[in-house]
Amino acid sequence: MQTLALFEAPPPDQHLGPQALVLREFALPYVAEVMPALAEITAASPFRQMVTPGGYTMSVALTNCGALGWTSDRRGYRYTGEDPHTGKPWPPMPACFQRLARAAAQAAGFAGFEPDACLVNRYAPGARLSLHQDKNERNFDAPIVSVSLGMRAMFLFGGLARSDPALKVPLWHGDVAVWGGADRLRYHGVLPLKDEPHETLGSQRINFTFRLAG
Ligand code: MD3
Ligand code: FE
Repeated sequence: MQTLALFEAPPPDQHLGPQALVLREFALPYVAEVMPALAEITAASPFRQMVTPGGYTMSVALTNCGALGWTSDRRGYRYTGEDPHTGKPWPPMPACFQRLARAAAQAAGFAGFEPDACLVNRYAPGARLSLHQDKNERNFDAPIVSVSLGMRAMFLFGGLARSDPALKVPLWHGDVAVWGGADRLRYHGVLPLKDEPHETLGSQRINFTFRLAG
């Protein structure tokens, strides 16, 4: 049944730039461990919608784990050791998160990745992330590892200037993107999510973004 096999095969791994790679379904073997660990994190530091310096409430809800967490408010974007919502340290990064991030970085050619921050984004249908650069981290030498679970998203992969044309890249459940080096400061974003419920996670997309922030 050749047609069925073709239909079910994941798309191949995809180079988006010299040092930007999508590893299709790389995270699937980790999902059974990662989702219960995420439930523990959100019990301590719940998902919340943050306000940008410009005064907009983000459509994406977020939380963090690890030594540092990304936050936003009217005063700006930054990494903090405490969750501003609880006043306590962010939950520790689970060992299975660390193993996943390290293995994906290794597979993409970045050996020895030890992230100190994991931002967890939750997208409901309609949520989006406008074009931006990740530049609040202290060290741009380390890669960023991004894990997609749940509903499909259309990812925008731009250039080093906001006005550069952007490639549209679909990211499915289990896909992991790794980018560093020359591609580390590319503009990127996520188009508004369509409501195409995922068979196990339902009408949401969860994105884990692992970084060396401090
Ligand atoms: C960049 N999150 O939290 S990471 C962010 O899916 C953020 O929630 C998005 O941008 C999200 O700062 C996107 C995904 C990503 C995937 C592949 C890339 C970013 C990339 C490839 C090259 C450069
Ligand atoms: Fe980003």
